[in-house]
Amino acid sequence: MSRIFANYLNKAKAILDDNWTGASTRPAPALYPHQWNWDSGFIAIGRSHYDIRRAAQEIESLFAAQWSNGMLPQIVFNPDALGHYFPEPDFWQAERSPHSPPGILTSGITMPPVHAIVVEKIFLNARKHKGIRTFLERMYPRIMAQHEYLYRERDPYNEGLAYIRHPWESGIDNSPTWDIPLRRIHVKRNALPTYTRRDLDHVDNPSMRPTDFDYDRYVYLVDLFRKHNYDEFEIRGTCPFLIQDPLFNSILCRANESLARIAEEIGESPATAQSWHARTAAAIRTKLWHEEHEMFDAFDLVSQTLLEVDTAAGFMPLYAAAATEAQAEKLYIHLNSCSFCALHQGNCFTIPNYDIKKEGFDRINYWRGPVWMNINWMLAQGLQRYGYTLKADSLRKDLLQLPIRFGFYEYFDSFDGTGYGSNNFSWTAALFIDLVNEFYISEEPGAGIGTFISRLFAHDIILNDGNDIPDIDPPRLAGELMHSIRTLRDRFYDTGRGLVDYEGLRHSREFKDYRLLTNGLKRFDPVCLTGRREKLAFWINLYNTIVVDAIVSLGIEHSVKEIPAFFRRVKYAIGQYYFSADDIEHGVLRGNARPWFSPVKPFSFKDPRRAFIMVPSDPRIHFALVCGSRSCAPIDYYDSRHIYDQLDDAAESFVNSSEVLIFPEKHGMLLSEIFRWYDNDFGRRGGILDFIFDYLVDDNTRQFIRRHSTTLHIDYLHYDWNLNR
Ligand code: 2M8
Repeated sequence: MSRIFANYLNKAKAILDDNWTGASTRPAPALYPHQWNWDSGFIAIGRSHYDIRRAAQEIESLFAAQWSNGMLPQIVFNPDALGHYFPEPDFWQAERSPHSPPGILTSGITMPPVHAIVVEKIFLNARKHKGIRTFLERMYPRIMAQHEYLYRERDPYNEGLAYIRHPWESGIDNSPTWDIPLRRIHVKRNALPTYTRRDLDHVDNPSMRPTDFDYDRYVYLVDLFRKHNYDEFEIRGTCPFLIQDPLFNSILCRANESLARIAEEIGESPATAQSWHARTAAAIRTKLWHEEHEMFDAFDLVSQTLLEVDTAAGFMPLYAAAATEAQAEKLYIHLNSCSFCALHQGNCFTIPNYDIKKEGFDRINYWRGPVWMNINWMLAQGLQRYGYTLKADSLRKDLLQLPIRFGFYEYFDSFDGTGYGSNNFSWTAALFIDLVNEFYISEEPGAGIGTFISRLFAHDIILNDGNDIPDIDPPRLAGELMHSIRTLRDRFYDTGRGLVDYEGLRHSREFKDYRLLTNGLKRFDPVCLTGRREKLAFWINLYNTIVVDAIVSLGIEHSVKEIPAFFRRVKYAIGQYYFSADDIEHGVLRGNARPWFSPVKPFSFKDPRRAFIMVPSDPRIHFALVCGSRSCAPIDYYDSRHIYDQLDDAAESFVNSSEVLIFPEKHGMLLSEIFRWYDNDFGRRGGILDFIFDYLVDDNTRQFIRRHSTTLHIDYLHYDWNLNR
């Protein structure tokens, strides 16, 4: 693992250690000294990568405070830390409810129910950890009770959507969406209980926090709840704030998926959780979808209208796979626009919580504009579910950069990354740990003497050994083949998402046609290709398609690593010769340069295939050659007429993606291993930096490289060989 990640993983773990209070973790050292509901969930996810015991303990201690009606409280107060936060137990008076747990101090509201997702993740990361199954068995009925509570008490019309009755229940406390319902509450100051805010003692600037106007309404609502002794039926009759929120319900919906899998794992029936999931997903996509905004909005049960405010919460149905494909496409256009920071825009980080172009957008105020780690962490997974891999990767890249460059803050400025709110914030640290583990520490490719020997003696796999020869004049074959490859691109490659529909391809007529044409390659002499652009397009397209052909024909499931020496063994017969993927890449396109993993050049002195070597080689090919894996460039068709522009686009896309991370504050950069493997092609260190400089879109980073090119530290990222499925 790279040095930068190793250092910051240690820092993140140290933050969680410092915030550990003995049985759970406080969200932040001073601002939030107790245990918070969804914070504990995110924290346990981070810990599950290295300390299963504490991850499980975090969740168990939270559920020890579950109310007897199933409600999981927003805050579990630490009796030893009272006196520094508002409101605390004396204000909540949760004991007025017959359901509150005796002897445990809690608030009287709940929060987004992430816990089934967390427990499943702990289980998966625990692998064979002793006691993990009993943990699962203990948690299952409690989470069932939590979800039952939400569907029983918070879904009065049995729609599949749970309402929240306080902005604190949303987790996104002062989101602009709550302005309309909160303004409706006319608070008479002298009728409001007296209170003193404590949050402002712990931040540098009060404009980072909600206003007093908001706090009056937060207090008004708590007062109303306690007056009704937390009886849901009574509260519902008078509460002016009853909202079906897309964020809360998407998390509930996604949690039902995990709950169903947990049920199966311990031999219980998943049917209830599955039907909850289906009902909530259907309700989200019908009731919460705003046709004209092309976005999900919160529904206000008091005014019976959608609240037409576009915040990042409106994208959350992606996380639960609750959006239809058509809705997801519209959401993506909105999400990937200047309103919420477009892909490679260069002057912003990830997805801010509110539309940058709206008047009320506030870059430093809490949930009214800044970037939050947890929201983006969930959205990255949502984008991934719908196949928006490039955008998902770019989000994760930014999420990894923010704490490294600016500190483990609570939230961040989406334009310049400045950290706001509390430093040493637990969920920022925890989700950073999760991202590094999930994104950059995937399985290292197999090594060792056994692998080496099996590669050495592995047989060639000739993919075009069929006897059907297409009825085409050999000189016309290249054109037909290119046409066929373009058709495959149009039908089965998602160039925007960087993905290939291997399943669709396998059974298609287009793929059959393509394979037939490859049989004709045996009668084709590449000498008849003329001009550098035509040759480049031919060999690049052929390389990309031999890889796809082999993945489909050999039935590869997860990674090209399933076939030892894949790139050396899969071959096409072309004219009188055989060309493997490696021969095309290193022999032809890289000008017969030695590959990084081999002591010799691909074409020896007497090899007649030297006639096809292309010199000088063009380093941009490394961003056009697709090796069927997540870390390589997104697949496309290269057209000889526009190939130089296309190669520029490919290079720009790669340099501005998560494969090139730059940390000015750390005086270093993390690069894809492609730059290390082929450093000669780029002109070693100086050439690599020039290349990156030329294609970077962000001016500040370019200036940083210009000023520090001789001293900055370069480290490399692990290459992800999982299939670009
Ligand atoms: C913030 O909310 C609390 C009230 O719950 C507060 O402002 O005092 C929110 O960011 C919330 O999502 C978070 O769980 C909590 C603790 O980090 O702080």
